[in-house]
Amino acid sequence: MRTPDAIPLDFDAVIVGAGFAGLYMLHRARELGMRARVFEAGAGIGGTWYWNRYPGARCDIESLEYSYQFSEELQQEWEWTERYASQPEILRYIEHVAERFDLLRDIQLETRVLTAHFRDSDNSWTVETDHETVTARYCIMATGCLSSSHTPAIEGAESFQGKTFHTGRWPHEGVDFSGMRVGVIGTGSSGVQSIPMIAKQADDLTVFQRTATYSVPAHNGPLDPEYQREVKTRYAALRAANSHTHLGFGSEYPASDDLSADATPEQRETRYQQRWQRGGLHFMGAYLDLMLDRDANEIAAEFVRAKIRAAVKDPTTAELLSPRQVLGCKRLCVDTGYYETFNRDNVHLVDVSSNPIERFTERGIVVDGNEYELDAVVFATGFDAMTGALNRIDIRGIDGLALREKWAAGPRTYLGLGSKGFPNFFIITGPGSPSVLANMVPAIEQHVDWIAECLSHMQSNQLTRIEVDQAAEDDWVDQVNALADTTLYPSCNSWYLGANVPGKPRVFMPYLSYPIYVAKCDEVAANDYEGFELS
Ligand code: NA7
Repeated sequence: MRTPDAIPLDFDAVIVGAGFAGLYMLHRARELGMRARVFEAGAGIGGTWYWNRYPGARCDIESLEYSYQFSEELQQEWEWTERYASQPEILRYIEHVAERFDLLRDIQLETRVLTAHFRDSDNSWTVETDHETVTARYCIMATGCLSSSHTPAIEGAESFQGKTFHTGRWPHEGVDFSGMRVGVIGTGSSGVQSIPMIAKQADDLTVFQRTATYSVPAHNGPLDPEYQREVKTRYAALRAANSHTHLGFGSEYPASDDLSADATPEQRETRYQQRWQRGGLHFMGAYLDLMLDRDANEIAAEFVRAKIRAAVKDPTTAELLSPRQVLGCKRLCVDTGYYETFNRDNVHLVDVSSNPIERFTERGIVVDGNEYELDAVVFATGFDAMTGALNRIDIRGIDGLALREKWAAGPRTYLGLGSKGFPNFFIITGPGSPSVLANMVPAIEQHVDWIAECLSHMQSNQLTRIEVDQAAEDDWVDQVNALADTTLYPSCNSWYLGANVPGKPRVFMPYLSYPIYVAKCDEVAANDYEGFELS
């Protein structure tokens, strides 16, 4: 794409981040003939799968579905080995994609974007990294939803003489916990996956739990080669069926469309048993009203609590491990032997719900006046989700408007793709799009394809500026919130709401329905990019 104005820009597009989103965006930009450059802070590609190397890290969506579909050859040739792919396997896959499509030559590693400022005079972006400053027509953020790690501020942390780790920034050389007394803070997905692994290696493991977690067994194992072969004979149809599901995955084991209230207790028990046996996030598809009706949700929650009581021998520990919040309100975890790990003699559970961690000392952690002596502490404390990575960069639009100031009371976008006052600026799976409440890889592809079509439209019509319309943005923000308010999602302190980060505004960020969202994006494009001003 050649810019029609006289001032030469360094690039047509700067893409920030080299995870699933950045790689596919680069591929599509190249197909449009654009000069594009990807800046990536990490020393390797892969985004969240580059950083999250903690023991047990694995995807909670099945391998055959958590993968690109843009290339039939790619999806035919790649062989997954497990039902749920581990972090190393997903990283190998991403590296394979980068090589196969010759992407690496336009990716600049170990380069952190510090600022991105819009220049009104020629509709361009000036992007400053820790190495250089470049200009581009478009600035495309592929910065990821779960990439800005969150470590809570705990008094005395700097005085602790042992080692500390964050699951989202795990050392590449790995960590050997043999012979150590280890503490893990946090029992979300990262804690649930790493705790059973660390327990097997460490001398002693203390888990500091603030909120007990609902987890469904993964029943992970080798992927049946015959099943994989069979899926590949109908891969396109599987992807198409998935695109019509509420979350963009799971058409092989579809969510039910009947109501818990219409079933007998015996029918419900049978249904939950079947879903428990199948394992994973499919559990939430047992009834249509699980996230809509508190009574329905409580019955399912009690089913999981009964499983916890059956798995954990000590009744006091089982009770502490039994969650009370709405099931699925915080992301459901998918585990391998999580609850059973608390039967081990070397594993202890410390409740920090009503007595928070007081402080670190040189030797360990103090809770309720008791000091727990530790050689290492693992923070499995999650992320400043969805907005954290964007807000870390000084992004300024028209008249120096800062994105983080505009979003001070919560993110405001149109379709999660763009924000008023920031022309020629796109966010891949931004807040206000299904993103984390869809299957991330197809959600990324849908966004990238939409952006690429939009850029192609601008190219063919000699347009150089696209900006979100204020009314469209206001209306979209209302719609995202109104939809969330019809559900039980806003009822707990989840990272979907930003409630895990002190001081972060409490706003529900993902859009809750993948197929409705995709239809809306298609309609916007078909109606000459309704809600955007193009010039
Ligand atoms: P999560 O799901 O945000 O979990 C973080 C955990 O850390 C959670 O149990 C928190 O308790 C706990 N936490 C955070 N701060 C503290 C303090 N100060 N004291 C004690 N406990 C604390 O992050 P994950 O990395 O596990 O998973 C993120 C997503 O990645 C996951 O949902 C998948 O989509 C992949 P809380 O619940 O806030 O009480």
